[in-house]
Formats: sequence, C-alpha cells, structure tokens
Amino acid sequence: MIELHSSPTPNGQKVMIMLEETGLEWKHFDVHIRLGEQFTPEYLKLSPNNKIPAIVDTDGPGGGRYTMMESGAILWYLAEKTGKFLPKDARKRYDTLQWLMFQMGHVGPMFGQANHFNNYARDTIQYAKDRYNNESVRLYRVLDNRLRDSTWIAGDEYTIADMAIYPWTKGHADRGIDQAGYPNFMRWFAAMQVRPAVQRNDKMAAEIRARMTKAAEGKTAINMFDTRDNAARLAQATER
Ligand SMILES: N[C@@H](CCC(=O)N[C@@H](CS)C(=O)NCC(=O)O)C(=O)O
Repeated sequence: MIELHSSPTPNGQKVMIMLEETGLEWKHFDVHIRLGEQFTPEYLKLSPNNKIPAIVDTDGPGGGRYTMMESGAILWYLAEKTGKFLPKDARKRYDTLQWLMFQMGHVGPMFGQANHFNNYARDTIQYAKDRYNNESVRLYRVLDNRLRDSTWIAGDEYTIADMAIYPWTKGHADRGIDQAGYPNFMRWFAAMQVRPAVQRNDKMAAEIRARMTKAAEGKTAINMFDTRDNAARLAQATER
C-alpha cells in the first residue's frame, strides 16, 4: 500500500494521478501546509525538506516500509515499481526523464514564483512579477512547440512526464494561453482532461480540499511564505 502524505497542490496531484493510473492501492494522509503541519517532527521524518508530497510504500524495495520525498523521484519510483508509464526503450525513457526534469526544474519553480509574486508577496515587486510571468508564458511556448511534433510530452507514449506537467498547467486561461496561440498545448490539455484517472484525481482533489478546509476551521494559519519564520519553525521542530 502507498501512503501519500500530501495536499492536493499541483505537486500533490501529479502523484495522485500516477497512483490512479497504475491502480496501486493507496491512501491520502492530509498534510495542511497552511497550518504548518509540514514542520512537525513526525512529518520531517518523511520529508526532511518540509514539503509535500511524501510517500511511504509499506512494501518497499527489499520488503518493508520505504519513505520518499520529491514528487519527480516519487513518479519515477512508482513507474519502476509497476513497470508503467516510463518506456522500456532507452531513447524514449531518457526523453521521458528529460521532460520530467523540465517540469521539476522549470515549470514548477517558475510557475510557483509567479504565483507567489502575483498573489502572496508582502510587497508589490513589478520586476519579480514580470520575470516569473514572462518565464511562465515562455514555458507554455516550449510545451506548445514540443507538442506540435509529439502526441504526448515525451513522444508517442503517455508517461509520467505528462502527469507531472498537467496539474501545473491548469491555470492556462489566466495566463492568456488559448486555442489560437497555443493549439498544440490545448490539444494535449484536452486529451489529459478526458483521462478517467485524471478525472478521478480532479474529483478527489476537490473532496480533499473541502475536508482540509473544514479541518482548519477555527485554527490559525501560518504565514507559509515568510522564509525567516520557516527557518525558525524548522529549527524548532528539529531541536534536540
Ligand atoms: N520539488 C518539490 C517541491 C515541493 C513543494 O514545493 N511543495 C509545496 C507545496 S506544492 C510545499 O510543501 N510547501 C510548504 C512549505 O513551503 O512550507 C517536489 O516536487 O516535491
């Protein structure tokens, strides 16, 4: 059984999609990052970098529990465990890993920073907004170009690279990404949306969000974006 200790953000959802696609038995353990649950000593044992998602495989390599952080590594692990969504052919396999790393190194961090400076930063910093918004649009262009010649992100097979990228790109309309300018991206996005596992993920993500909102009622949210506060929280949680 796979325990997913997470929250339904894009990084959480990509693992949910993979778990649904593979048919593995799994269970979601809610980690409320707005309440600071990622800093508890128990959670840090699963994810030392205090981020979601983390998994525990109760039947890990060699038997027994195995714990992992980092969503890209988790997708790779689940692909190898099940023999699914990471092609066996060497070229296709490396194509998949390239695009998985593209998501981990670019799409996630750049979209994340754009979201931060657009919606959460304490001060309005136009330079930072421009930098990350422009970079986000450029990344949609990279995806559109790639998908002009390729059915799926990594090639002719649906892989973990598609699952990693899809949840991050859901806000395309807000970035002005449309059918006229990005037809290949939009064709791929529509193909993702109709996959039964993706639809189950969307439904579960909404349910988990509602459950977590209810669980947070009456509790005080932390300022998740204050890096100094977070350093202090981490120090406190790991104090010996
Ligand atoms: N590279 C990491 C990024 C994980 C990440 O940034 N998670 C965010 C939510 S999407 C988080 O846990 N934030 C809590 C915090 O920063 O305290 C991965 O892909 O797993």
